[in-house]
Amino acid sequence: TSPKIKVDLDSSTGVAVLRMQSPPVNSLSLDFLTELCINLEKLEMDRSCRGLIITSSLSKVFSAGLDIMEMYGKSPERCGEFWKAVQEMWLKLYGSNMATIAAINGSSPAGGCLMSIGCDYRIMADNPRYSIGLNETQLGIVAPFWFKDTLVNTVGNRAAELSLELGLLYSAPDALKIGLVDQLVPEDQVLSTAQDTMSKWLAVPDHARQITKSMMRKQTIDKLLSNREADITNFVSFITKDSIQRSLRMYLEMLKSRKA
Ligand code: CO8
Repeated sequence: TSPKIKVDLDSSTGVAVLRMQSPPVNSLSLDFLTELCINLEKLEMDRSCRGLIITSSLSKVFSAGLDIMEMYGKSPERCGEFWKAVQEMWLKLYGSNMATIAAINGSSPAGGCLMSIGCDYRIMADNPRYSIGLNETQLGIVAPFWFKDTLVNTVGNRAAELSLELGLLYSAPDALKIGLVDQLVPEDQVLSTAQDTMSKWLAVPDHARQITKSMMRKQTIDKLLSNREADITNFVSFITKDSIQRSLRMYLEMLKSRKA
């Protein structure tokens, strides 16, 4: 199988660009998450890598979020394994010592939004057709506490409350207004702007930036670390409920019918 992730590390700048290339929509399957975690781990251990830019090789989509097929009609064991991989991806990204920038060159709902807000800075293509947000409630599911915490840390309590209860997806301009993304640029400049921005982040001494990042994020990370097993049990019992499975099926049918 061809790799779903392509990493280019520029050894002169210390910046890696990680491209997600899992058509059609970079949905986060167990395989994809595993590959993502392996790559994040490798870069984290590589002392020559100080900055990471995450982007998509697909046009129009950054990531469609968690692969709904991984949550539909699967055994409890498999659901547990999947959820552990979702946790792992977030722990690695949110806790990374690297400076991380999401170069959001397409839509980024749910888990795609989680990846984006897991980074230190977000640059999005200035295209009102692209949306980003934690829309879980729209699928009849509930964003876990650590998704919520990451959102609160990014946009503040009130905006997070509105956005989560209504399952809002924000167009790029609206996302900028609430601070869900930091900057909008023309589509063809997303990556180059991320590179320019990264050089500013890397001008700050690493150790000071890293300790500060940890000071800001440690509490949120520790909360999941100390509740990891309970969070898996909770996810598995929730997602395998008949009523939730029915909601997911209806949502999948809606996604397919929208195309026709
Ligand atoms: N998982 C699986 N398949 C998907 C997903 C997904 N997340 N998203 C899209 N697909 C499929 C579509 O069904 C379609 O399949 P097919 O070709 O067989 O019909 C194919 O991918 C292409 O999709 P579109 O035609 O819709 O592509 P577009 O380019 O028109 O749109 C979008 C791209 C905007 C990304 C659109 O596909 C979309 O909105 N997708 C749904 C996104 C979404 O709602 N994701 C939520 C996932 S849930 C999550 O991430 C967090 C869950 C937390 C669980 C907590 C429980 C306790």
